[in-house]
This record gives sequence, structure tokens and C-alpha cells, in this order.
Amino acid sequence: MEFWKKLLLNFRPIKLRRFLGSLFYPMKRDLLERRFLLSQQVFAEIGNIFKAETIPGGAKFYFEKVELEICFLAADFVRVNWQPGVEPIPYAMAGQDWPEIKVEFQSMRDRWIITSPALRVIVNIDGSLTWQNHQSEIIREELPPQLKTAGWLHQAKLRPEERIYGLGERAAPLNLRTPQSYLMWNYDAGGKYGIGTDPLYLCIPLYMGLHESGSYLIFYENSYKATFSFNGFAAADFEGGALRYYFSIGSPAQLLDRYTQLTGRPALPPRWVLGYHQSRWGYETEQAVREVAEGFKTHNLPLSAIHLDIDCQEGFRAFTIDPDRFPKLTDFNQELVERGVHLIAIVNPGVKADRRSELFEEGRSQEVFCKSTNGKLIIAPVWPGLCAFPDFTNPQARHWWSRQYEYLLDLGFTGFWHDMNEPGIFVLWGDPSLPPHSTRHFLEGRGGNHLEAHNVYGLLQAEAAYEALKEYKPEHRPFIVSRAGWAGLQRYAWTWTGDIETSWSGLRVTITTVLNLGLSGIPYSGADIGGFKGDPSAELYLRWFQMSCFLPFFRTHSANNVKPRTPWSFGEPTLSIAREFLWLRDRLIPYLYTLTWETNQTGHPLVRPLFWADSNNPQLWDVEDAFYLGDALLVAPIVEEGATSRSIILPQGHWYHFWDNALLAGGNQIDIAAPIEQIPVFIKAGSVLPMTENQQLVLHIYPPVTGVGGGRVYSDAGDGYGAWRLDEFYLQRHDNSLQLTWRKQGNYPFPDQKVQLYFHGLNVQKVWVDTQEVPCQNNHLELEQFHQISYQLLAED
Ligand code: NBV
Repeated sequence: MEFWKKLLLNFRPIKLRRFLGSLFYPMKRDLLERRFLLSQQVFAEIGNIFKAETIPGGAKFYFEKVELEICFLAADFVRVNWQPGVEPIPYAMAGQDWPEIKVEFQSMRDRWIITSPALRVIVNIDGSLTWQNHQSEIIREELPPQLKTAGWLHQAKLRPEERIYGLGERAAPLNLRTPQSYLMWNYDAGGKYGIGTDPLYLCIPLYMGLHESGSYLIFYENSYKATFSFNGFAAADFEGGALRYYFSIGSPAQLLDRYTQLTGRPALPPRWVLGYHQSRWGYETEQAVREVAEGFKTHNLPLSAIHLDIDCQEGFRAFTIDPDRFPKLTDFNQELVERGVHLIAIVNPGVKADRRSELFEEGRSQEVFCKSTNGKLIIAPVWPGLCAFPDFTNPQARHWWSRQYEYLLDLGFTGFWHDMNEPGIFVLWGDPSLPPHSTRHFLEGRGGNHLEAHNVYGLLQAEAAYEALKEYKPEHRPFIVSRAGWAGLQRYAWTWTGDIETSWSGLRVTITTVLNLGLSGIPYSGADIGGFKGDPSAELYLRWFQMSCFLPFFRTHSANNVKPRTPWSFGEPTLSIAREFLWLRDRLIPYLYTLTWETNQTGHPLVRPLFWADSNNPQLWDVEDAFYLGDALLVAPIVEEGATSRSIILPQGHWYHFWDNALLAGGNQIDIAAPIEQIPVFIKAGSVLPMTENQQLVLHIYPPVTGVGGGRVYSDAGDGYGAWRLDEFYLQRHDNSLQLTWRKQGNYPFPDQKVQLYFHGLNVQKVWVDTQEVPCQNNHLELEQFHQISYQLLAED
């Protein structure tokens, strides 16, 4: 009796509808897909080369069944194209022109050699390729690829010591050479995932290989579903498309530079996004959001943004705001912006298939929704109920979609959060997305199926939003966070690591996920602090918070059925410690902002693995519990419950301990204390770290032990596309004397009247500014602008 009473009381029509939707949709999907499932993959040998000819920058080879074109885009960067197969639409590409490269072509009996000053490729008669560096060391050996009924299988030998990184977003070890295989198929992990879950929301068919002779990067310009594995061989198995890839050799920094020259540099964000973001699925009313914003003020906690999840919408529908629960949003937004707090709105791609909905009717009449091979709209269940899905591979659909942001922009939202854009669909079984073979996509007029379009869906939605923001708010830089994406997403959006579980291993794996994203060209990411679903202990929350203070995207977010997760909801001492880190983040913004400029120029991720600057040192290849933030900071988070110390291998050179200025020699493993109010952070000796203190720019000088060092500060208005400046500081140390030279570029005025300098680790005895001696107290100087400073130093005891 009791059971039935409970069932009746809990009966919610919406839940039943959702259940039925996720039952009937996969039935329909399986029916539609049935006729595609019969064909077995057959592998064909490609035969031998019977003809070779030169082309500008490379050569073309004719095999019995296939063709191969090799073209050098730069001395160290090559495009390889195996045909047949559907040519990719250049969604990943930035549209850069590559000047013609002069290469040398040699033709032998059974092999052909193309050489540039940096790289040589040997094409063997059977289609195997050998890549060598300019010292003729072998960097990679590729087997003849195999042509399948649909798609290609591409394999390369792996050396015993070789490490593999990249592949976009992975909840895997840093080195991806594990027994598991990795799927290229953006995937909604459905509320919770942990270490080992594969795939995740944002896959990129790119990897970096690192071994004793050097490092290389390979990017497959093929968006089809694929499986990658790195057991005996590195294998990339595509379910369709031509085999087109780009290959480059060089240091990790050079590789990222080349790759983002090809696929686009990360967009420069507005400065405010570097601050702290608070979010929760469950801010159901304007009042609830107001209370959160007030809490930050009352507790003296800096805040940059609040994210509104689907509960601010009317029936979870995209581009709506519930007017009863958010009655004065425009005024509220205005109030918040004046306080420096920005509201970010969630946008899901599913459009409720409801004849009364203007959005749906408009989309239907403009033919911008995905259809199946039988010409009918694909309707599938997601948060608003049964939905249609814009076909973002249709430029008209992108344009139509981009117009919708205007409504939310007018309400005062300053950024957008794209969720469920794999696209994610509710299913009781099978893949939670659109039918792969039976969904037709426009694909810029050429046409194709969802197997090809799936992985670029989120990327193209981000492009539509980016274009909208540029058009409607040309004076602001767009801020978009996208859960799904593909190669090139960095041109438009940031990302976060989705529904990571609330656990210590969730915290640990965040580091490798963010690192591999960065090595895949996505420099802006972070995780839900504390994990998505579940209630972290105060300790787990705090350790996650402390780490995230040094990640590009610093946001707490959680599911709707968990306890509130603001710094004050954990009481003391958590609140005071979180406050310290929030203010530390605030003070680090000049440094972080300079890194955003650097990544915009070079594609280098903000967060880097420890081997980044020293990739010849195998000791650093597997460090997955520490990272660099830029060149100057090394962060070693605490990722073990109860730990109050940890060990870390410090890379070569010297390092200052951030909290007490102690100077430590690199090249060793050290144990370091980490009481609950700190995580180990080190500053590379020879750095100039720009920070703000009391709203003024302060240059923290960490002298080199010997030789040179430096740092820079990028400044502009913090938003828009106006004037900028770059201040570069060079350090040179000879025994006890140190010189600091300042070089300036750009027209934006220097942020402050005076320049503040702090010295760390050494005592300054005497200082000369441009030849004039000046007093220095407590290692602090406040100066007019200068050209060069000379210091006489005393070692600190
Ligand atoms: O919109 C609700 C959530 C969101 O809070 C989360 O960040 C996303 O990753 N969303 C997923 C949909 C439902 C998850 C169960």
C-alpha cells in the first residue's frame, strides 16, 4: 500500500514523458539504422607505386588502387593526402595561405625521397613512409595504409620508449599508451564519468609522439568516427573519408605553433573571464542568483561570473528565460555588471518540436533542421521534450541560429555556455546522439551523414555563436564555453571537462585531461570544482579549488541535487582559505592575461606538462600530477586525501618556493609540505611575474642564479579590439649584480603612474636606475618608468 502511495505521490508526467521518449527514440533510430548495419568492412591492399611526379612543394604518387599526394606547407610541416575517400570540408582550418616551399626530390628504384631543410620523407614503393629529421634520425615509420570499404586504417610503428599525448579530451593517463583504445566520437557521459571513461565530449584526431630522437605531431583532417590505439602500433581506424593528415616535427612548443597556424590561434578572451565563475544547476529564481552574488560580496570574495543553467529557462527551451522566476533580469544584469559580475546563459541545441513555438516553426520553414534519409525531421528527446536539431553544417542554419543570441544579449548576458552539443540525446540504450548513417547533413551543400558531421557539430554551433557575438557586440570579445568540439574549437570557445565525478581520482584525472586538451590545441579549460554530481568533503572541495586557481577556467559547478557549493557553504576554515585563493587568482590576472595574449600569438597552452620545455628528459614524460602555468609557474596540486606533503620532480634549473621564497635546485625529486591552506607552487628562477597588488601592477622579480631570464606583461582595455602594449623585461645576472632592462611596444598607456618592483629570494643592497642610485627598502621599489636598473644583491640568509 505504502509503495503505491509513494509511487503516486512521486509520479511526475514530465519524468514519464522523458522515459517514454528515451524508450521510443532508440527504437526508431535502430529501425532507421538497420539497413546500414549489414556491410562488413573489407580491407584492400593498396598495391605498389607505378608512377611518381613532382608537384609544387612535394610529389604525387600513383598506386594500383590509390593516390598519394605529399606537400610541404613549411620546412617542418607536411600535408599527406591519400585518395580515394570523401574530401574533408575545411571546418578545422583557419584558412591560412602557405607559401610554396622548395624541396628536393630524389627518385630511386623502389623509393622516392622528398627533403626540406628540416624534414625528410621517404616514400617506399609499397606506400610505407619514413620520416627523418635533418640529422637523418628516424622520427616515425608508417606502414602502408589500408583502404577499407569505407574509410582507412593507418598505422605506424611505436618505439618501446615512445609516449603519446593529445586526442582532445580524455579521462586517461597523460601518456595515452595504454591497452585501451580511444574513440573519436563526441559523447555525452550522461551526468557522471570517472577515470577510464572513453570517449568524452570533445575528441580531436591529433596526437603528439615523444621519444628519444624527438617529438612529432600528427593531425588527421577527418571528422568521421574513428578508433585510435597505441599498443604495438599507433593505429587510426576511420569509418569514412579520405586519409588526409598533417605531420610536423619539433619541440612541443613548435608543434603547437604549427598546428594552430593550421587550425587557428585561440581567440583572445575578455579579461574578466580569467576571474572566478560560480555556477550550479539549480539556481531556479532571480532571487537565488541574487543571494549567491550577495554572498560573494558579504564574504569579501571576488567574483567575475555566474552561470545560469537550464532552470532559468521556460520548459528548458533554448533562448528563453522564465519571466515569472526571472522577472527583472535586465535590471539585475545591469546591477551585476556594475559590480564586475557577468551572467552567462546556457544554450542547448535541441529545439522543442512544438508547433506553437516560433523558433521551431521558423527553423522548420527555413529547412535548417536535421532530417533523415527518408526526408523527415529527426525528432529526439532531450531536456525540453521531443526536439529538432539544427544542422550546423548548413551555413543558413548557422546564420539562423546566430540571430537567436540577440534576445539573450539584450537581456544583458555577456557570455554563453553550450551544453548537450555532441549533440546529446536521451536514450535507454545505444549511442546518445543522432542516427549516424540515416541522418542527412547539408555539409556545405555537398551532403553527407552524421558519421561525418557528428564530431564537428559543437564546433560549428560555437562558430555560429561567435559570429553572432561579434556582430551584435562588436565592441566586446566573445566568451563561449562549449562542451563539445573538434579541431579548431580554440578559434571560438573555451571548454570544461563536463560531468566529472566527485572523487579524488576525479580531481587527479582533471590534470591529465586539461594537459591533453592543451596539447590538442585547446588552451582554455577547467573542471567543475568538487566534481559534478555528489557532495565533496570540505577537503576535496578545497584541494580542487586550490588547483583550479591555476587553471584557465576557474569555475565551481555542480548538479541540481547536491548540497550548495559556495566557499561559505563549507564554513571555516574552508571559507578563509578559499578567500585567499580567490584573491590570489585576482592578483595573478596580469600574468594570466599575458598568457592569453601569448596563446593567441603562438597556440601554446596556458597549462603545460613538465616535459614542455625539456622534452629530452624522460624523467618528465610521465609526470601527471603537476603542471606549468605559463613559463614561470610550476603547480603541484594535492590530489590525495589527507595529504599534507607530496613529492615532485623539479625540472632542471632553480626554483623559488612561492610561499616562502626558498631557492631550490631542480633536477631532483623533493618532498614538499602542503598544509591545507597551501598547495606547492614554484617560480622559475629568472622570472618576472606580473601581478596586481592594491590595484596596481607589481613586477615580482625572481632573479636567475646566473645568466639571463625575463618576463612580459601584455595590457589593453581588457576587452574590445583597441590599442595594446607589451612590456618586456630582461634580466641578466653576474655574480652579485643584476640588470633589469625594459623594452616597450604598442600604444596603450602603461596601466599605472609608477612601477612597483619586488625582489624575491635575495636582498637588494644598492640600486641604480638608469645610472642614478636610488634607495630600496625591504626589497621593494616604486619608480617612474625606466630603461634599465642595476642591483647589487646579497644572498638572503
Ligand atoms: O544542464 C544540466 C547539466 C549541466 O549542469 C552540466 O554541466 C552538463 O554537463 N547538463 C550537463 C545536462 C544534464 C546532465 C545530467
